[in-house]
Amino acid sequence: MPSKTRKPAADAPATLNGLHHHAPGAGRGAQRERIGNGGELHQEVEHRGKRDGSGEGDGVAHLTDNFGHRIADNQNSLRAGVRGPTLLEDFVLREKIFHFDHERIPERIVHARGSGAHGVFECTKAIPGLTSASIFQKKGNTCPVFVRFSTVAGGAGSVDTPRDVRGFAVKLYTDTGNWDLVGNNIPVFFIQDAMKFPDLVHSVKMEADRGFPQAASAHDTFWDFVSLMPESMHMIMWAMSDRAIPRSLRMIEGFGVHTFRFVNAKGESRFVKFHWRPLLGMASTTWDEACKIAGGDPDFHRRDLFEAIAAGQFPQWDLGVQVFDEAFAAKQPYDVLDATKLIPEEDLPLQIVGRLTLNRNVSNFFAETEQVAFLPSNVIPGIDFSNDPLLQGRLFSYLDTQKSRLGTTNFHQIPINAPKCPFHNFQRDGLMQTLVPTGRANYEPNSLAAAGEDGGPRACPETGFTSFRGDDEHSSGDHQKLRVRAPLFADHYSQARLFYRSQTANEQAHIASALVFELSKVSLDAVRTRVLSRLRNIDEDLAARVAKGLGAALPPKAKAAREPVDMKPSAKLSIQKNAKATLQGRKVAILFAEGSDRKAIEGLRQQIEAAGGNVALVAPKIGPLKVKGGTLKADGQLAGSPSVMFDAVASILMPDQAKRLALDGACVQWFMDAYAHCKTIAHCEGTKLILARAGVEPGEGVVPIEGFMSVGTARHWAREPKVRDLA
Ligand code: HDE
Repeated sequence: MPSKTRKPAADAPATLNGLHHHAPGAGRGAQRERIGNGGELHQEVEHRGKRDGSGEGDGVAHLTDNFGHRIADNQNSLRAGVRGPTLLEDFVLREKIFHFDHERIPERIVHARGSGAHGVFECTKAIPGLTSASIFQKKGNTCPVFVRFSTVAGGAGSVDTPRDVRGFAVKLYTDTGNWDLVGNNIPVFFIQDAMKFPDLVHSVKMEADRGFPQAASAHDTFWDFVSLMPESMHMIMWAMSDRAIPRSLRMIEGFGVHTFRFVNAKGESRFVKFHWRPLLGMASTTWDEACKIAGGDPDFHRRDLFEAIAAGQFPQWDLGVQVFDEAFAAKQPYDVLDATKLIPEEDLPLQIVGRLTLNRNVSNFFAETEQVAFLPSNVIPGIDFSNDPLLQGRLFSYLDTQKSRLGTTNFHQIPINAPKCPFHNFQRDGLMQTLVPTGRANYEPNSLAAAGEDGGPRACPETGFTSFRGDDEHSSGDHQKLRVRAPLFADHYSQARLFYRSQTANEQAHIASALVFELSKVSLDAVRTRVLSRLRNIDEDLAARVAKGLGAALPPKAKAAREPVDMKPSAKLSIQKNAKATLQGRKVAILFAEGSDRKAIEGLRQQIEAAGGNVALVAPKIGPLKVKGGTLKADGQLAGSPSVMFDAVASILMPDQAKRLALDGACVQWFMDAYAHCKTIAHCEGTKLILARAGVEPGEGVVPIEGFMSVGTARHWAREPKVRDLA
């Protein structure tokens, strides 16, 4: 059998940040590289017909699998003999079929059929008085855009010319982030509230039981629904008009539909409606034409757009805005937050503020048009939402839908979706993570920069997106949109103090010890000091104890955002003050050995079990061991059953066994630990020898075996100062 050789290409194309992608269908030897890490500018670099310099291939890139292994034969699968079975080891075949099997992703639930193109947006009139959006600050400002036109009801493979609304979704890659204006070619909508959207879409899509009609509203369920939803009648007028059978995507208007907000640098806001006006003017077909086009060229609109752009006949639209204030809104006989209403231009003329030009076809339909993810929630500083309940619902839906369509929360890393301005945050990991953020700053606040590390990005109160608070009667007082916390939330210490002061003395000691242990592991001195300075607001004594435990100087008290108050200690907050004297659910180990008194062991076991406790017999050997009165098998071997596994220990041993066990480190440790952990130790006379070696002093909780039941499994905290420094 021929052996496969996997020679690495000595002159493999350069990769940046380890990211290298062979763009399918991008032409001879096309390779695409993405530059970008943790928010740097994402760029795409195309290398067409790049020679690999090996002398092979005549300028054509070598065919490889997805891991770079060159493929010798792309025609035949690997088989055992000329007519033999195909071999499972054929990784070339397996990968090819595997990838092919998974080429499709879920189509959009609405707007599945779409055509996209790249272009540019240019501000033609600066409107800084209206909005602080950077793109509108200066005439001549430009940004790249991607536009996707779509029908609504049909599937991804449906025809271009049904009677339907056309989606007009624009993604503007501005220098302050992506702004997605996800509109339609009709200025109003069927419904007023997002709550009805699934019903609307269900009704217009193929009927659920029969799977037809495709891409058509002319059927029972749609008309049943709209006949019951009078709010849809305005939109029905538009949908039955020639607007719904356009001649070309280049000849449709676009509308943001909802009322949005402009917010200027002073924080003043006005309402705004967005309009796209085609420079070619509007044109429609007749219904008969539309039907015939569907047969003659199902891709009529997609082809028309593609060919026009390829021929340099770049379609263009002006961006117009209708800007108005609350007073204007209040005077209208309709609600401007109702998406089934428009504002007649005779009442409020458009101001033209920009121009959109589509000048580049997509290079790959799937990578761009299919994977583009529009989010109405993508707004930039200077543009904000209104309370339109339809818009509010969309703000959730589009983000959510991308997870289902693109499969990962990292869909923003797909080149068509990534912003073209830098982006930095503390989001990490997730399916299909392609960025490789460095450093350990994946949370904020952090003080890592002070320690010379990369502390990551920080919020920018001056230039960051700030939601408009609201200034109408619905958004005053408690209804204002704010990112604040109520004043009493600023008390961070009173209840920390309450908790600490409600503990018993040794519980407090445990807290102090825990803090000493944890902070001793912290290598950043400033962090340790900061914690100490905060502890002083909780309890000075605690802070001093911890500082002493660390051998550190007590720093000045941190300034409290709100001075703590003394609350009355609460006994309920202590474990020890609420401990139950019970054997229920507790586990007691009885240590025995050969020769031990079986009756005594069984007697103790019965008493413990009768009280709801569990018993484990532990012995140096598992047995069955010969004991006085028969044989006994241990549940656990001594070295493998350390006393930490039990709530209390007891031992019933013959003196000569005890003598031997006193020399056994595991046995001595068994008692030493039980003692150090303040557990009950019930012992027979013989065991005393071992106890002495383990440093177990007679006293609270160290009782003769007969006294076990009166002590039970309580912890004997009074013993603690003898086994641990609690200062
Ligand atoms: Fe959409 N809409 N929509 N819609 N819509 C989607 O998002 C939704 C609405 C529009 O080319 C989906 O990414 C809800 C109005 C366009 O990729 C989904 C509501 C307007 C596109 C979704 C609406 C639109 C979509 C499906 C009512 C005009 C295609 C895939 C609250 C202003 C974008 C996706 C593209 C796509 C939800 C109403 C326009 C499911 C819940 C009104 C142009 O998220």
